[in-house]
Amino acid sequence: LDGKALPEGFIYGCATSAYQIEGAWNADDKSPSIWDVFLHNKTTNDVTYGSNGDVADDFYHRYPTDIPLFRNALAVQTYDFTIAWTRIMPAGRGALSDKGLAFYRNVIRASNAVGMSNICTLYHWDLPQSLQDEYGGWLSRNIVDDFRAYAKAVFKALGDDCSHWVTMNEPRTFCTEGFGPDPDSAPGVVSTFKEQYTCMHYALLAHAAAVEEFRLGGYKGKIGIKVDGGVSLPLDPSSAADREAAARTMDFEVGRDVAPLYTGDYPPSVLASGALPLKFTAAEKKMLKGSVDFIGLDFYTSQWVTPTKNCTPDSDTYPECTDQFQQDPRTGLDIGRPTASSWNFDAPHATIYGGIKYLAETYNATNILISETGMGVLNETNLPLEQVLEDVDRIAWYRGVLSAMRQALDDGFPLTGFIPWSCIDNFEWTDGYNVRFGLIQVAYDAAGKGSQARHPKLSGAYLKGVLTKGNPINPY
Ligand code: GCO
Repeated sequence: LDGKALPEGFIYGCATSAYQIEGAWNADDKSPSIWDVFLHNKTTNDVTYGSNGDVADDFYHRYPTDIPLFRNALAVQTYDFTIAWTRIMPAGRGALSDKGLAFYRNVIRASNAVGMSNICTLYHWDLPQSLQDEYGGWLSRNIVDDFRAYAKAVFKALGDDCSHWVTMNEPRTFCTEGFGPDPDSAPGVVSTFKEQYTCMHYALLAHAAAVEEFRLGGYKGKIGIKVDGGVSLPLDPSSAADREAAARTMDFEVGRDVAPLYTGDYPPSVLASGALPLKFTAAEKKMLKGSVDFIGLDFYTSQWVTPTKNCTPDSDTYPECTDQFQQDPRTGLDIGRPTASSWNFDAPHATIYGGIKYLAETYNATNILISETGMGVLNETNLPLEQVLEDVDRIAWYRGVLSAMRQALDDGFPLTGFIPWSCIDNFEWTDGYNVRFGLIQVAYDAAGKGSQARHPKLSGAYLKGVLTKGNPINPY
């Protein structure tokens, strides 16, 4: 990378997720997920253009040509995909579907046929609706046993076929956006932030249970988790109050996911806050501590924080009690931050270098992947194709990311992989198809309607050049 060798075994790949690319929402044995139901029930147009993942990129049918395209256009050495629980185990528990299992076996076989290994994620937000209906999904301790059984069954069938297993993607995000005072994602349960914390508590236990099954099974690969968040910085670095607010926000937004994996419990500031509805037992702490061989950082943004003036128990930022101002990774523009600041804020560097440094120094993390990052471009849909494919803004974002990775490696931090989001344009949840993160374009409109033709973008060629051909990070 930029003239220096990458560490031995460094992984360069690209990522997608089942609900966002597969489509075929009710093909073969697949049962409805909470996202299928949540979006089918949307009467208002608060999901862009009423779009959903019913068809998406039609990857369920197009994977035989898409997977070689990922390899050829991006030269990635690994393909990071997620397994739909509802496709491989439609009832949420019990028997695996032969057709569902065959599909994921074929994806792995197609990856291996073009020289790619696989990172396989068990859960990326698409819970079987049947478990939501039966006991409220992630708000019930029952989910821990069902997730354990699901993981055990999938490992039994595919355990040795993936070099890396990820138990789940971003528990904090799916718990924060699916629950709380104004949930905008599935299952859309209006509640207080306490339910967000309950969801996260059970998600961490479910993660640890799956890891226990993986290790009991003696499978060859490594297992970990992908956590999201960003780096919180003091709005005014000279203010002790702002510095304390930034540290507290890191504890609540990243430490709450990560600390239990390394120490067995939540960060002290979280435990002391009184915000937690549930505490870990001694046996649970033992199961949680050391439950990752690697940790994936899905980091996109950083924010500046200052103590909030209006902290009330039912506000959904109550425990952090901070006002946060973010730089929008999609436009690179400061959103909401006081314009008085003269900061020339380099979001990719603060986010990526800062995230790696935080994990390594706070939790002594020893195997850190950048498992998602990228730039979502608003309204790419409406631009002329040649302008979409010459995605210089996205290249600028990745230039910052790669520079930050280079510095993290130079500073001796244990960075072991880079998995940009995403291999291909896909359904961006409540932004529909109107925000594009792909290194490969898909020819459909904001409602997901179109020819489905694929066109590699310049950013994909850029990453291929830098990561596999020794091109400089900064060609100018
Ligand atoms: C996430 C999810 C992805 C998103 C991507 C862009 O982090 O939200 O893992 O599914 O599509 O991050 O927002």
